[in-house]
Amino acid sequence: MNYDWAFLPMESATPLLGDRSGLAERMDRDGYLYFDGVLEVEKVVRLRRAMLTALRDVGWIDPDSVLMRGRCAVRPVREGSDEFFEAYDSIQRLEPFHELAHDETLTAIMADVLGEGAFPHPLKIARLVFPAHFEISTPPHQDYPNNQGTESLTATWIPVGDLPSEMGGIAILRGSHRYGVLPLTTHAGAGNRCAMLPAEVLEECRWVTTDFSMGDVLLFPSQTVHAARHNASEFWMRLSVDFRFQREGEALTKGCLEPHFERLGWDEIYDGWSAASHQYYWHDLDYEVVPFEEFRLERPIDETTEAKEFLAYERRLDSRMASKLESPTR
Ligand SMILES: O=C(O)CCC(=O)C(=O)O
Repeated sequence: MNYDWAFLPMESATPLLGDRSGLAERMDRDGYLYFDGVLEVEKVVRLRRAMLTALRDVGWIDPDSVLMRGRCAVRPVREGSDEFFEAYDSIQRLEPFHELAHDETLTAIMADVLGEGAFPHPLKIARLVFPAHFEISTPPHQDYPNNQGTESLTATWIPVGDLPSEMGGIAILRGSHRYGVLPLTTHAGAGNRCAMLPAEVLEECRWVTTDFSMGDVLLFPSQTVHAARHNASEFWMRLSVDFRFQREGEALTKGCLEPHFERLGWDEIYDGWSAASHQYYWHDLDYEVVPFEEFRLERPIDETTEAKEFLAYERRLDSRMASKLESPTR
């Protein structure tokens, strides 16, 4: 669901760059900062090329189409499945993926927002979002329950490709950072957790989004509710990355120091890199590692319901894929 269809435009915070108190006021008011066109586009293009090449090598991207358009060649794959990791492990090994988190413009913005000594977590996340895979579009959620540590943890979400609204960029529930940690339930989308939004929050806050372009950066703190719009395109993969930042001296949980999904070791990830300057950089930083707490889930689903939902999902996907093959040029 595209969250009731009603969206306001995101307001650009680019004119506030360098104005720390202006940025703090805006973040405090809205619970997000959207910077359009601040990163060097060439760097994002380089990352896109590397990601799409890795996806083409595992057969996800059509080898007979223009690589940089990202035309999907396979049935959608669920995050966390064996097929998913065939692609995702190679994305995790990409040097430009990890390097983008250390981009000078990005780290300067984060120093303005969080203060000097803000650093990106070693955990770096890429999202590989298939067209017409609506069941697992990232649901409304807050990052705090999945990350924990410090509440001032701040996410940077970066589109790795131009994302007109039909490609499923992120929407923010503006002002939702003021309502504390919300009750949680399960969801099949990224992170597997969905925030249950009280009527009061839905009454008082409005969803905002935009057409994202390469070079844009969206920032939001750990209690801001956000969600992905569906990738409603017929053929194109939506690629994006998430890097989470925090201040030195604050708490984090062990998972934030590990590669996403903890399948590869850092030595495997760093194998073949051209530069060592950002390898193991967190060993010299100051933070406190705190235990990860299991949050109680409202309405947890039992295994039978989960299996039934999975079968229904497979059937819907089968019929969607069949109708796509019947009208391949749409
Ligand atoms: O890009 C997405 O679909 C999900 C990003 C996000 O909200 C997250 O990783 O917390």
